[in-house]
Amino acid sequence: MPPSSLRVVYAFAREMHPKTTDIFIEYGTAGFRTKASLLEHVVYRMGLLAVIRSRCKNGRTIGMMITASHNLEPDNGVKLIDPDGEMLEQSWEEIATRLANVSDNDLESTTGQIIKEVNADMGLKASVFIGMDTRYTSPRLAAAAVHGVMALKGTAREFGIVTTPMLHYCVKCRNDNTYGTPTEEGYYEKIVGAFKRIRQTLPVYGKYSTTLHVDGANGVGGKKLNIIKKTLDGELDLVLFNLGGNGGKLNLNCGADFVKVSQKPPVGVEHVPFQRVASLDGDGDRIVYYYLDDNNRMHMLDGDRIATLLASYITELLKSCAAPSLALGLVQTAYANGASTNYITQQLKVPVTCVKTGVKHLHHAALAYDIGVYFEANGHGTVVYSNNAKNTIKKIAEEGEPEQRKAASLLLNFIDMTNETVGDAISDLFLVETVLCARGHDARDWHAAYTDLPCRQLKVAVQDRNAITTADAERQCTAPEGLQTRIDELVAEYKDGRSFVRPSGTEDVVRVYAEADTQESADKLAAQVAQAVFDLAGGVGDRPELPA
Ligand code: NG1
Ligand code: ZN
Repeated sequence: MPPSSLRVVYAFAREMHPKTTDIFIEYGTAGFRTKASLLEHVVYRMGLLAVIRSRCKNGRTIGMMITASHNLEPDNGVKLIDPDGEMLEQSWEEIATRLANVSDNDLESTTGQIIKEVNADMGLKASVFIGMDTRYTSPRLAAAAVHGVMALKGTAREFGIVTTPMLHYCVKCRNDNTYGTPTEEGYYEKIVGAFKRIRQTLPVYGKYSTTLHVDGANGVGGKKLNIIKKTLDGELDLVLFNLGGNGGKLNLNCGADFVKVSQKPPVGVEHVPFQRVASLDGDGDRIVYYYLDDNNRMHMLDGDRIATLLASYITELLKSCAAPSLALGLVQTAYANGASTNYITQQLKVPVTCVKTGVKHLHHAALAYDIGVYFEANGHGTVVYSNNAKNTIKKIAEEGEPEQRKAASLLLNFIDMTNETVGDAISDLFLVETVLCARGHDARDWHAAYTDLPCRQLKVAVQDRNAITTADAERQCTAPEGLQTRIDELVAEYKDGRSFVRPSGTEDVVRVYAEADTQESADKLAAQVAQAVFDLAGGVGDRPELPA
């Protein structure tokens, strides 16, 4: 592509997607995310970048997802998906940020510079898959994405409304056809098909009930489960609520993030004691379970619980397959409840790696194991299997003793049911339901594995959240000076106390996490640490209050 044809990059920008704000925007934990009204030019420019990225990857397909996940309705966002279905390579985040922030007048030259810098062969074909969540601002942004792709003569394929993990899956399949068919139907066939095959071999017994209530967060995940529900042939009775009708607002008082952070059940369902409920987030990549007891007390079955459930079941199957040489490990972040980490290392005897927040870090660390289970406490996670693991299990399924073959075949279906590209609420739901069914367990049995330490998350608004820097997988605060010492002093006053702070990558706040032996202590510790952040890191607005 001769440099003169970059003229159209400017023309599209000026005529259709001009930059109308000077607010600096950064490619964060999950791409760009802010008020939808500030994003059109950013999404257009990411369309350009996706084409350049595709050409850098020899014409392999790149994904673009328009979503703001668990954020409320007025927000939106965009993130790029790399050819293997994983998050955009980290070194490109700075390039994305640069391209998003230049003026329209400098867009053409900056695009040219980037093409040179990354050495993209603009003569190659380029392919970009575009998906969006259910926000009313998404179609307009998806159109801007298409224009970005067209401006650099790439081919855009629009998937319409899909969950984030479905798009990751389709990108992966398009670039590696051994993984599956790159369509929504292909996704259902693989994941739901594997679930149904397993169900035919596992009788429903014990305390397991095939009824599962699901909170769709008024987003895309619930809508897709509504399609899947009709094909389940009674293997699982999904009772779906918060599907987006009846004035329900996206993620408002519902959904995985609301449930996990507020530790409250979502609106929209009648609460029956011990009923198993799952909550998805707005774009269908997170899931947490919970139940209420007969005192209306909520018991959370979050990402840590899902990780331990899956890791223990896979370990069991590996034993039955007699494949002990395969190393299984678990990856968490500092938000993982301390009790879960103890349980994993001491009871399950599974090694744990702790990494920085953000799935890209977890995913990467999980790849170091033959079988890596990774979950953020908020319910975002999956399992990844190395080729060595897959080949070993396949071989046992074909050549092993009858009992080993049985376990290995089950495990192969379990692998097919897993969306290995990224955390996926729908895939995770089927994985969890499979383990509970196989064990004849209800939600209480699942919860009985260990007792969570009470915890609390708070947010503090500060002048510049990046004034907070961290080390040791975010467990230590390295700036501003004196803050870590203050946190250490506060933590020392509480039994089982632990607390850390970090700047959010998706909101303009500093997040505070605390846990301790009682809820009262966890609440108080969190509030004290929030005050320390406010005082030492330039808090704005009202000073955080201590609990009464
Ligand atoms: P930030 O805003 O950086 O804390 C949140 C979640 C992450 C991750 C991203 C992307 C927490 C504490 N943080 O990031 O784990 O899921 O959103 O959606 O849950
Ligand atoms: Zn999400």
